[in-house]
Amino acid sequence: MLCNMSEQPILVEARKGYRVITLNRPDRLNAFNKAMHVALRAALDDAQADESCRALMITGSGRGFCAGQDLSDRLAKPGETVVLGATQEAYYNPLVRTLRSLPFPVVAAVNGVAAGAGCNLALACDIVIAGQSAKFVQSFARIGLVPDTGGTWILPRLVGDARARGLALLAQDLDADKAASWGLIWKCVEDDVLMFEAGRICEHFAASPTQGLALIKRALNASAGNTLDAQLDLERDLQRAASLTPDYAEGVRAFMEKRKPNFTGRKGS
Ligand code: T3D
Repeated sequence: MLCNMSEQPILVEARKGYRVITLNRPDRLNAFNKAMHVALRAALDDAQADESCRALMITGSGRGFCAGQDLSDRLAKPGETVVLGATQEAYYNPLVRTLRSLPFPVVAAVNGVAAGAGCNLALACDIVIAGQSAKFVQSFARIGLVPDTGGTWILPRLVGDARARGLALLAQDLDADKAASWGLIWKCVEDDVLMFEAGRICEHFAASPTQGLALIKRALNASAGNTLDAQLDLERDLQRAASLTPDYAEGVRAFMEKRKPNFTGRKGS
């Protein structure tokens, strides 16, 4: 455990080959305040800097995953206006960019309600696995806001325009089962096996060819904005880069020798 004091807004646990980040403001359903943003940023930077870290899990403490922005920081006094935009620039937008570009997979283990920016934080992760009692809520329209943290970009890509509009404009709860059947998330599992299943996925990634997985992330991230021609060129370039990694050579060797590969991950190229 790198840090586990209960008053810390983020808990970080180092496991073999991966880290678990727990959003830790359970009384507020792990809503974001500045301290939590700053701590999360530092935890992501640390994970990126550590070559032995080959996957990341993000989850929430208590009964929620994350309820988005802490609204108690946003209550205007009579006659005052709270102007938004700066927090997106400083925290939410860099957070999404970082999650998408981290050189290893990020798994969201959604243990309870994921609302507002908390919902879109989960959806920005590479793999989203949710417990059956979790729900996904684009709650922004309930308080007169616009989905942020990448929501207006990722929702239509995951579930299509009709469902994206329904989710964003009606701001209704979507339960985890339905989220999985709509393709919003990877998988819904029984609550009591969520952490075990999410851990198994991270263990799998911790033994995978990490540099190859990072290149897959790059290809998928780019595809939404690329023509087929541009994407074919990118695949050629990324495949070349993948072929230069020791894990590719090991993967082919292990296949030919009919044994399990021993991938070294982020080390060497
Ligand atoms: O910079 C910017 O401000 C722009 C950024 C925008 C990004 C955003 O995320 S905007 C959207 C902000 N989030 C929300 O609007 C969601 C607000 N929360 C809810 O709608 C509900 O709490 C939930 C649907 C998430 C869960 O409902 P429920 O019934 O399970 O729980 P609850 O009773 O509402 O909440 C439990 C406690 O958490 C409660 O406190 P209490 O009464 O026990 O002392 C509640 O006030 C607190 N809480 C929940 N969400 C937030 C929160 N406190 C502050 N901020 C929250 N977002």
